[in-house]
Amino acid sequence: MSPITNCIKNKDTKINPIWLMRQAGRYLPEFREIRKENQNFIKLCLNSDLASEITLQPIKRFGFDGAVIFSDILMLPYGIGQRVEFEKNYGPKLGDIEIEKINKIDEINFTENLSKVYEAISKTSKNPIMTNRDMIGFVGAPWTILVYMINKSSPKKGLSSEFYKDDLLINKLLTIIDKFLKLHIKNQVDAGAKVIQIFDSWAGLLENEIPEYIYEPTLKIVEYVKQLGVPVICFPRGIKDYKNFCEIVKPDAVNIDYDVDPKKIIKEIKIPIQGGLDPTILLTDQINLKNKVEKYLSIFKDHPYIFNLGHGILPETKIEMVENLINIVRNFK
Ligand code: 1CP
Repeated sequence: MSPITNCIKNKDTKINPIWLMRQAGRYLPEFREIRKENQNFIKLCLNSDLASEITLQPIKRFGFDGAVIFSDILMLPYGIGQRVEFEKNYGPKLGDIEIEKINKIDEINFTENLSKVYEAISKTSKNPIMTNRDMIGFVGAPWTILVYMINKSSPKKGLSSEFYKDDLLINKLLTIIDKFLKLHIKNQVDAGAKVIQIFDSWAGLLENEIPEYIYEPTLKIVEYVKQLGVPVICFPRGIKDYKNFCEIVKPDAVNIDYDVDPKKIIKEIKIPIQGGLDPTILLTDQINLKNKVEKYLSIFKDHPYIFNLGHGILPETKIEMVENLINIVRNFK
């Protein structure tokens, strides 16, 4: 069994597998090279040869234990017919919601629209370098997808009260999102994904509505992934109460963000834990990195722990620092 699934399923504490969120991306010169020639991000995600090549770039360079498919959480709105574009120095830009158009999309249309993503997963999993490594598929959590669909751009500056004005639309969209997230997960698993991670990048925007928008819809997705027999990792970034989240949603593993105190969480959460390190630590120096990484490794010494970050790796991260990180994790005793 590959190290990541072994850690999650067998609760093995002897080795700490390692992969990084956003490991296939902009901090890699070989990615920037391909990106320069491919200005349209969605098209790049739908080019199965290039998407597979990008997915494998960090595996070839660093030997991570898992490969996360080069795609995006916003391929879901794209797959159901909402316009999605990525603008340089701005981020994602989505089109208006045309509910009649979305209503016409069925399972077959959706799977066809994203067939190249599944083809990329299948090609990648068949590469010999993937022996004893996990192919990680992913989706955005229902809440985070809803946020992008309605807000139509990054909610970095928060959500206005406008966001909640159309209850009926929100409920309709949550039903649609639930249906297609499940299909998207099933298609990824059929294509070869061995682990599914659910990114709730904007969970931290909520306080009172957490049961309604996070616990309930995420629980449905988690239960579905479990039925498929694949381990599921949740990342409810920025949520205040990870303990409550885990008790209600019951993922197989949880990724913590960098605001979570590892010493406190280890007493509260029994399931395997992933991540935590602040990605800005990778922008400092070797000694600081070693201190901070070893802090996580010692605290989680007797707990099943997958090394990862508390959010995606930053584009300005130096290659040498990632090499250092891998060495520190692999040589820790
Ligand atoms: O070159 C570029 O400009 C594109 C940058 C980029 C990349 C490399 C985007 C645009 N998406 C991706 C790939 C991606 N996105 C992956 C696969 C690669 C990997 O992980 O190694 C994954 C897992 C994601 C997931 C994703 N996309 C999330 C969840 C994780 C997180 O960082 O919180 C989110 C929120 C997105 C939306 C998105 N896509 C891209 C950007 C710049 C953003 C964030 C915009 C915002 O701040 O709202």
